[in-house]
Amino acid sequence: MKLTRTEIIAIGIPIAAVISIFWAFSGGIIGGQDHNHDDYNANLYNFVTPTDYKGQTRTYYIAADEVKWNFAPTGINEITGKPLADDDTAKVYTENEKDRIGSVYLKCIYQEYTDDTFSTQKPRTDKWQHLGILGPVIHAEVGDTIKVLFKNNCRIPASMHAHGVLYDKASEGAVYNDGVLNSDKLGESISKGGNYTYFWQVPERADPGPHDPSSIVWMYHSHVDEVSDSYAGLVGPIIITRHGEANPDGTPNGVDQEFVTMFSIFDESRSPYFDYNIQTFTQDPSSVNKDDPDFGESNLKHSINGYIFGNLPGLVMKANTHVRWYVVGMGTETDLHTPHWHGETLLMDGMRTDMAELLPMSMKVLDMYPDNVGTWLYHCHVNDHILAGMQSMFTVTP
Ligand SMILES: [Cu+2]
Repeated sequence: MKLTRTEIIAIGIPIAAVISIFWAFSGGIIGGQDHNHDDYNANLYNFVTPTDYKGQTRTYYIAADEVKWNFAPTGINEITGKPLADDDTAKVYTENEKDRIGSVYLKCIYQEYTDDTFSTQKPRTDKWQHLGILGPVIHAEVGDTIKVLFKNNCRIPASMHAHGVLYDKASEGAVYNDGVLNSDKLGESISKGGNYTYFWQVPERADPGPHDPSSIVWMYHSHVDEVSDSYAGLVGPIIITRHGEANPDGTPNGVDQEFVTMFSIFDESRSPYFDYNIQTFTQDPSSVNKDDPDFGESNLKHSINGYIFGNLPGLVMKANTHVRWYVVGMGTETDLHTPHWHGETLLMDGMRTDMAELLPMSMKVLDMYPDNVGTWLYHCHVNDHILAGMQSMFTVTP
């Protein structure tokens, strides 16, 4: 029988409708082979319903502090082994001169304290030394509440705005014209010396999705003047572990070590401390020409966690263990980064790779089972960024 086009459509529509209805009533499972789809539906469901999990409240004491940050504290281009002063390319970004700031800048960063007196800094353990300029990791499990007692010790107003977790206007930590009374969103901007307590819920919609590993990364950052706040250095990570897969401290069980690395070009000419840094750190502030493009380039710090030219410490792990890498981006249209690990391979989204792709505020998770002992390069693969020092190394011990 030969059907006309109209007849084919007329028959096809009811058949498609019947298949769709059957699909919907069967929960998307035909022949029981599609487990992922089931998880996926459960996850969408949980997006719109409150979680039943009764978690705990995890309390963090975090201050915004002014620090003199050195992007290259060893004074050496660790990738070539040459002193920075003898390296014509590295010198562009690190040399302190009459009209150059060098490698040390005043910045405002998040630091962790032991209690709400903010008198004693919580020491960073060896395994988190690599965080560098990043704020402390906030770990939580689905069902928990994150409570952050925040104090601003910086001269600029600051806040804490979190990605992914659930907050109301009081804990959004962002300034914009949303029609909400200022008295109902006091967390939007904390001035110098001020305190604020943020509450962030961790429902299932903040947890690892069906294709994610057992934990994922979200970022927090200041959002009073979002651009200059982040260039000041106010940024840090949150790691959320799936319900039932967390250790008591919120870290994912079965993962031996976690690393968080942020690829970002800190444009110091857009930091709120730019003029202060010129006045304080150049040898002759009056000789500085802010419009000189070479001066502009000298203030672009192509960093991994605030370190350039291989100065990032602490990326050390044992062979044949489960290592989880959280890689994130921050910045502007030049911040397209492609982290590349030498010597090992990783899994991302269930696919094998030794590369990741980052855009500003991208947040990716990769699992590594290092089997190749040695010290290996870990760098952004964008050529311009390689030359500007967005390089590091990691070490796999036996
Ligand atoms: Cu890059």
